[in-house]
Amino acid sequence: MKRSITSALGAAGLLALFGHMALAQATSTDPTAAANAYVNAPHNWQMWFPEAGSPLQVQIDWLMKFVLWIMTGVVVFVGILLAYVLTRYRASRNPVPSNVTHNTLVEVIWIVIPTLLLAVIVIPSINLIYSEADDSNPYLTVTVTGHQWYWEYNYSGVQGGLDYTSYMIPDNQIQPGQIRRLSVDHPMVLPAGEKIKFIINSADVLHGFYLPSLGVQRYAIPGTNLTQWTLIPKVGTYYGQCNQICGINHDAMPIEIKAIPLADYLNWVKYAQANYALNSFAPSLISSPLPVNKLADASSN
Ligand SMILES: [Cu+2]
Repeated sequence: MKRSITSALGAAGLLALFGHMALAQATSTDPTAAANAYVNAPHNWQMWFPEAGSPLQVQIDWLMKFVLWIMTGVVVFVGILLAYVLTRYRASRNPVPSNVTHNTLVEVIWIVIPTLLLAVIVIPSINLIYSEADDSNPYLTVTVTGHQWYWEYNYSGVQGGLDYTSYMIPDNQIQPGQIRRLSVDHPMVLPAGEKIKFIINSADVLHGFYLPSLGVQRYAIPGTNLTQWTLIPKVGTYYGQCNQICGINHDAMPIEIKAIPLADYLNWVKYAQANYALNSFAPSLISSPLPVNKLADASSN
């Protein structure tokens, strides 16, 4: 009896001693909170790509603008030539048509210059294709499975396993700080600054795993695994959407990604396992968990 009172007092003392620490922790139980500092989301009247959030997207962004400049030059040049020919060689000014059919110099120029332009474009293009294909040595591999109409994320190599579903927050349940049609109940959480490999497939129909700010876009095809990788240097929240028409709620399966520091990520793994992971094995292609109430929520808006 005496012993139990002593230990109770000891426990109370410890509680008091660390009370302020517990309080500080209680205010930030969400291990992904760091990702709220920077939100990379689309905005009204947005032009161009979103701000690049991965090295691949930096490359894609650069190539797009590079080709666009070349294309603009070609269109302007050809447009001017066309306007000149239309006026200078119009029928009213040239009652007797010209008989010229060949000009060697002009013909060499119009072969050589376009060839050089194509060569200039093809070098960074092939470079980009090789960069996209290099998914070797990832820190983490996440298997992404498209379902009608939600995503399932399975983390490979996590002790105890980690597999969960991610549903869009219905319009009538949006909370302050969430983004309509983009925020989800359980985002994909990734360690910032680490190479991530995605294995993408589908449990039913074609979906599209599309993360415009992270340079990721792959079809999700039943029975087939496509791979893609990313690396997110900046801690923050990033968004994507299914971009392959997949049925009536195609617009209700956004992708929300929280990139957080590695230590936070390791905490989150335990948090997710305890709170919302489905089970410890990869059920994607074995069964298709369909929480009916969530599906009803997603369609009522
Ligand atoms: Cu889809």
